Formats: sequence, structure tokens, C-alpha cells
Amino acid sequence: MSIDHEVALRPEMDMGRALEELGVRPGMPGREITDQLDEQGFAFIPGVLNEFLLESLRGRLNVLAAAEGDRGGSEVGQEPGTMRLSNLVNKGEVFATTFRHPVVLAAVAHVLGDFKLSSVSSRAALPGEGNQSLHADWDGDDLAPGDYQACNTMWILDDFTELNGATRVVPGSHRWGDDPEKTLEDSWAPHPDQQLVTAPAGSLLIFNGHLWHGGTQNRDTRPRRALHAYFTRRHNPQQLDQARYVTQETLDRLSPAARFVLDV
Ligand SMILES: O=C(O)CCC(=O)C(=O)O
Repeated sequence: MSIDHEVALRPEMDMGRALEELGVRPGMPGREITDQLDEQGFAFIPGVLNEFLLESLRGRLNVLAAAEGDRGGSEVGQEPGTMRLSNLVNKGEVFATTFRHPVVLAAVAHVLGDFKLSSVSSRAALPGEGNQSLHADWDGDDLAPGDYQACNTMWILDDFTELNGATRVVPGSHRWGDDPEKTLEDSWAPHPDQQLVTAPAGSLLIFNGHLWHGGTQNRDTRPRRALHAYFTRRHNPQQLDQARYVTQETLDRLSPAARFVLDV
């Protein structure tokens, strides 16, 4: 008789158990956050990253940007005027905070129910660049109201200011079931209801993947950096096929619960 050692070593895992093992407790992420997510489509949490973690993340991204140069972001997608890096799950243990943080996991579970990580990437809007059309991270055209398929988190690594290309969001637009790039006459133009997310480095923005949002032009002299951990419903394909890219080093350092979140 042959024994499947993988199965023997990994007792049955499911969403509830994974969340519990990763530190999600009843009542998380808290009423204030769930109300914001339901009504506005985004929730803002200041001070999630301490100075040490911020410096570690920035430092690792600098090393990767120098090493990857023009190839940066190519696993998922490149964007002129920005420095993107992707497949970050496999490029440093420091990035694991973005997909293992209990409050984040609880918030994503609130929006999506059963979910998995889709990708972890970074985006730096370079001086003079970074403007994006208003877009949603999921094409919501055929979905029933509330049938959300994606939830994004943005980890702010440099202060987001009026000047440096902070993200704009249109509160409540996650409930409209429309794709702004199809609905709006000019999705690049300022929207009458848009808000600019200005925030200190170390803050976190959790937002419904159907929320209308986009980067704005960086009119400052230094890059504006943020990390994105993007999640999707468990039955959807991932933006980056984590099982295809995962390295043995990553598998060795992740708990069964974290591997469940990655679906690897
Ligand atoms: O970096 C930002 O401000 C937003 C980025 C974004 O929405 C995207 O790349 O889809």
C-alpha cells in the first residue's frame, strides 16, 4: 500500500480553519471596517506597517528593482511610467505580511467569503507619470449585486499626498455593477464624486475589487510606491498562477494555512 506523505502531513484544511490558524478571531475585522467596505467599498487603516517593516519592504523592493530593471513586473504586466514588480510571494519572506495579516484576511473574507490570494505586486508611479483611467479590478458586467469576485489591498510605502500620484476612488461605485471604462465617456477625466486617498506611509487601504479607482499623475520629484496584495474568490483563476511560480523555498517557510491562502 502506498502512502501519500503530502496528505498524511497536511491534515484537511479549509477556509475557516486556515483563517483561524492565521490568527483571525471572531469579531475581526471590526464593525467600522466592515461598514466602510459595505457602504464605501473601501476601508482605511492607518499605522499597519511599523518603521522597521516599512524600511525592510522598501529596501527589498529597491534591490529587486535594480536586479530586474526593464523586466520588472513582466510576470503579470508592465505599465509605462511605472516600476512594477510581481511574483513577490517568491521574492522575499518580508512580503508575507501582505497575505497573512489577520485583519486583512478577515476583511477579505467579509467581502468574498471563500477566497485565495491572486497576486502580490508593487507599483511605483515615477515622477511625471502614473496617471490611470478609472477602472475596476474585475469586470462586473454580468454579476448579481453583492456577488463580489475580487478584493484588493494597497500597502502605502510612501506618504500619499495631493501631489505625488495618490490613488483616486469613487465611494460606493462597487455597488453599481458597471465597468467605468465602458460606462464613462472619458474614464481618464476627474469624476465628480472621486476622492483622493492621501495617507501617511504605513497605512493600508482595503478595497472591493469592483470599486472604481485609479492612480493619478505623480507631480512630485520622487517615485510613489505601494504594494498590492490582490485576492479573488476561490473558484476564479489567479492573476499569477501561484502553483506554477511557487518555489521550494517558499513552500518550506509557509504553514499549511498560508499555503491554503495561496492555493499551493
Ligand atoms: O497605484 C495606484 O495608485 C493604483 C494602481 C491600480 O489601481 C492598478 O494598477 O490597477
